[in-house]
This record gives sequence, structure tokens and C-alpha cells, in this order.
Amino acid sequence: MSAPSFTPRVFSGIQPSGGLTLGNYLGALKRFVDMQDQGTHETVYCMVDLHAITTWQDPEDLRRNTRELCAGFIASGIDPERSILFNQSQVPEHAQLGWIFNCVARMGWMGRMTQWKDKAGKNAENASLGLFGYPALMAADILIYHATHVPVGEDQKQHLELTRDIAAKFNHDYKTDFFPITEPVIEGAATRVMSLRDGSKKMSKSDPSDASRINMTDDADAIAKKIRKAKTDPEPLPDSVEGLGDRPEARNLVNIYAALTDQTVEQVMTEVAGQQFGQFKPRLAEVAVAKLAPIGSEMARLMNDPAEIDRILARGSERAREITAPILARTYEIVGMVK
Ligand code: AQP
Repeated sequence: MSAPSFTPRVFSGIQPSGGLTLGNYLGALKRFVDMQDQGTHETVYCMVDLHAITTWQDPEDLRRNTRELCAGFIASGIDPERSILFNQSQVPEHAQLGWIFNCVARMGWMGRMTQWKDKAGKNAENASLGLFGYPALMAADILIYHATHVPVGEDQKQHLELTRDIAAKFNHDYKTDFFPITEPVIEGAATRVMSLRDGSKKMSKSDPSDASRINMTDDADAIAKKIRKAKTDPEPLPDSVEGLGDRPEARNLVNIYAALTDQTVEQVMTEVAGQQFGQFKPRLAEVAVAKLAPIGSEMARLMNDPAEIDRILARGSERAREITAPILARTYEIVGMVK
């Protein structure tokens, strides 16, 4: 029997667990747009609201964040005609396949996930069961589309390896080759954008310090101020990538600059070698404002018409279900569920 060939299809998602950050934009969204524009794959993008509630979300905030995230996707360049854009809870096959994968994944696999360890912290007894099972639902998000490629930031690498393990175990246990072994796409200069206050911590929407991140809704003044105040060291910038080795804050700002200007870090080093931060930061702020401020204003404009956003999401979930319903039906058949 020859191995099945899968339609080239990209899936990825972002949690509406707060406002979008520069980390989400450079590590994920900007690359979602690139993959859409390349036109070589079908592209499916999702606001993963079921994932968001693995930690407490105020219902009003969740509603607002979901719509604002949808506005962020569109303002960044996702075209809801060319890509399928929707929120996860409205496509029930995600949760249905998630349950099957809860029964495929092993407790030991989940317990080794660094995101689980970081987020549950010392209080694992009190964390939700959903937070522990998060990676099995993520595997379902991806495999319910038979997605072949998943663009993500570096922090999601381990979860994607687990997705591959779940697909392989399902295929092995049920003697099938129904699920593809998905390829992670972790590329570019900013696959791990760090906090502006601490170069050892990931920039995150849930960081209590607003100064640690650039929000996609920040205005030009706020963006410039946060970059001006970003933690750095007193040395001038080196002339090579190796010179950034033990300087996490400097490396972070250079990576951000490279990603925003679509250059490699090597190219940036030739431009900035020897500059003091007093010279480099205003240039970075200028580039960041030019790129991000128009996205922020477009998000605000789109948010003035929430009914239109809801229509886009509803249409996206209808299109998504055309793919997910037959894949779930076939999965149930393989597993032995009687219809
Ligand atoms: N700092 C980052 N650098 C590069 N990529 C990042 N991503 C997130 N932060 C960075 C990528 O964005 C996508 C969506 O992430 P998510 O919202 O699902 O969850 P997350 O990774 O947990 O993001 P946050 O901002 O840290 O959210 P909270 O604070 O709610 O946990 C993923 O592809 C991720 O890699």
C-alpha cells in the first residue's frame, strides 16, 4: 500500500488570553501572512478560545479579546477569503478529536511538557485538568485539518513534537496511516522574542509588567517609550552575531530589528556594528512604529464593527467544518464508534 498524500495545508492558532504582543506578531502572525501570500498551501488560522480557558478568563474579556484578535489577524494581512479564519469553540470537531487524543497521549508525555511545568508552577495540584491536557487538544487542532505544516514560535516546538508522537501512536495502534506527521515551521530572526525588561524571559501577553512587552494596540508614543526604556547593557553593539552571544537584551533588540526589516541578523550586524544603544534604539523605535502603528489603528477601526467580525468568524467556522467533519467521521470509524 502506498503512503497517502496529504493536501499541503497550514494550520496555526493564537490564544485570545490577552492582547496581541510583538512576540505573537513576529513569531507567528507575520509568518502566517507570509505563508498565506506564498499561495503554496491552504491556510487555516484560529483563535484558540478553548485553550485560553485552561487558565481563568473573565467572560467579557474573552469575548472582547477574541474579536480583537480577529481584528489583529486581518489588520496584519490575513485575508478571510484566502485563509480560513475562525474561533476554535465554533468548530466542535476540535474538542471531539481532542478527547480521542486524550486517550492516545500518555500522562508521562504530558508531565514532561515545559509549558505545563512553567504555567502550573509549584501549584500543579490546583491547575486545571485542561492545562495539563492542553497539548492533546493542540494536536487535535492541527490533525483535524490533516495539516502538513505548522508555523509557530520556538516555545511551541515541544508541543509540536508531541503532536507528531500522538499522530504516530494513533497510526500505529489502529494500523493506519490516516494522520500526517506534521512539520513544524520555526523560522526567521524572531522565533523567540524576549521581555523588554528581562532578556531571559519570553515576551508574553500575561506578563504582569506592561513595560515588558509591546502590545499591537500600543500607539506610536507608547512603542517608542518602551523601546527607549528597554533594558540593555552599557557596551556598543558588536560587529558579529557571535558578539551578541552572552548579551541577551542586545540580541533581543537586534533580532526584533531584523524581523521588522525582513533582514537576517547577519545583515543587521553590518549595519549596526559599533553603535551605542542611544543611536540604535531610536532607529529601532522608528522601524517598529512604522510597521506596528498602522496595524494598531486598523485593529481599532475594525473593532468599531464587532458584528462584521462575528460574521467573518461564523463564515470561517462553516468553511472549517467542511474539512473537519469528514476527518472526524473517518476517525470515529477507525476507532470503532458505531453510528
Ligand atoms: N515571545 C514570543 N516570541 C515568538 N513567538 C511567540 N509566540 C508567543 N510568544 C512569543 C508565538 O505566538 C503564537 C501564539 O501563542 P499563544 O497565544 O497561543 O500562547 P503563548 O505562546 O503562551 O503566548 P503568550 O503571549 O505567552 O500567551 P500567554 O501569556 O497567555 O501564555 C505561538 O506560535 C507562539 O509560539
